[in-house]
Amino acid sequence: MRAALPATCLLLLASLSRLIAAAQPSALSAQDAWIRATPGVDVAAVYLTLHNSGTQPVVVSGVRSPAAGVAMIHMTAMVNGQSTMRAHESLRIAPGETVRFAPGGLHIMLHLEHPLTPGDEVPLVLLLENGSSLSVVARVRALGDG
Ligand SMILES: [Cu+2]
Repeated sequence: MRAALPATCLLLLASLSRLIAAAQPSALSAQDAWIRATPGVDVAAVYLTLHNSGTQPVVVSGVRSPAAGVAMIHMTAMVNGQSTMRAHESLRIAPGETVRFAPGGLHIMLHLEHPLTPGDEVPLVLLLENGSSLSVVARVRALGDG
């Protein structure tokens, strides 16, 4: 699992500029974006709720943030009684579907460029497979604050 992550990151980074160049409006919306940041740890998890109000599926193919050198969609799962994370290649959201990123499941993993402080607002861009993108601002919560 660990060995597979860097290759995924490179692919993701290589496709960013192409995807952003063709930005179009989208039926995807985001709500309740927040970040759980742990003091002294250089990764942080973003949680949010995505909703596809359109008539076509929407595929989230990547994430970027100026606060993070690398941002990627992860899935937490229990394997042999241990909590593990793996990269979630792309996320397909059906028409009318709501997808919740929440502790213990889907999250966006940020490899932070600098430490985050509770109350900080961190911009994120979700890159969609159809060439459009969705901008989201996530607020940093204090540990134990949810
Ligand atoms: Cu993760």
